[in-house]
Amino acid sequence: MPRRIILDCDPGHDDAIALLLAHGNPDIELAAVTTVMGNAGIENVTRNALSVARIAGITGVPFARGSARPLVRTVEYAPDIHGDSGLDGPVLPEPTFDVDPRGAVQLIIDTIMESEPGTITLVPTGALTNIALAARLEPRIVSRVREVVLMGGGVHGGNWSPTSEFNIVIDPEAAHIVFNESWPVTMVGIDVTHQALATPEVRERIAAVGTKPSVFVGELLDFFGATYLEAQGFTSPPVHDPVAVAYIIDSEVLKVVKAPLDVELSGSLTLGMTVADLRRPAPADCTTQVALGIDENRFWDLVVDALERICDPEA
Ligand code: PIR
Ligand code: CA
Repeated sequence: MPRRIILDCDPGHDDAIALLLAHGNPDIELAAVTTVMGNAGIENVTRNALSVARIAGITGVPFARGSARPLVRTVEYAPDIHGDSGLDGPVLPEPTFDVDPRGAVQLIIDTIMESEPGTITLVPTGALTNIALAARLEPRIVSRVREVVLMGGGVHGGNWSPTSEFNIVIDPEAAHIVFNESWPVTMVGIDVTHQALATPEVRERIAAVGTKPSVFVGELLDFFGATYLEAQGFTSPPVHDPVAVAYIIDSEVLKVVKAPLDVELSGSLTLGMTVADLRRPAPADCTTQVALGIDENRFWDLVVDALERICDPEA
């Protein structure tokens, strides 16, 4: 039985690759794709998601537009890394279908409530705004979700501030809600995603696939590599979001440790910091875990394998 996931994303170069991995891997079934502001504004990231769906040949999966703003804070985007469109670089095709009229929060709720309890996995790869709103609007989803595997945070530092990672710090109140609900949460943070680097060897393997979707990934990585070098000094760009998807496919990709996790909401220097208590073994009722190690070869094998399976949808 493939694992059914809702990918809640802000495409975003690495979000786009996460979508391709989820679509191409036979052990994952996309139940829904929802968008949230983050890397760019909600209209841009939603259009980007629909364009990627066309490139990948994703049909029959509902896509829905989500929150345009964080719960409390002023909206922030990441044009230095993702460009003004959120997905600068490749030429994006016109979408071939439109969003679900219910919107992201209702689609998340409906998908979970209409599925067998314990079958839907939430995979947020952007701010946690939609997920927090869904949990507040329909609290029964919390016990029905199998688990939440999110890309965000970091135990040993940040990328948007010295202590805090972008997806968490742009909507820390939403993250606080998600981390403190009783569903199982796995935090796939920059501790591990900063090791998922698209090195020249990885780029060669992707290019060797030779399909249009793989060429598209190459163009994404050209742009992402250039901005990551310029903005953060990485010689190969870290490809964050597909790591969360890969962990669902193969838990051996990550080394995870059970630990109490929470999000700082009041620190003047540390807003949005994800704090893990690693002092001692976690108590038995702990529902949170954090990824602290990655087998990056195993991760890239899954990405390349998914691209090999997608082929050329419109060929
Ligand atoms: C990546 C992101 C935002 C800002 C920077 N500097 C780099 C996006 C990615 O899409 C990923 O989900 C997460 N946020 C990494 O911080
Ligand atoms: Ca993202």
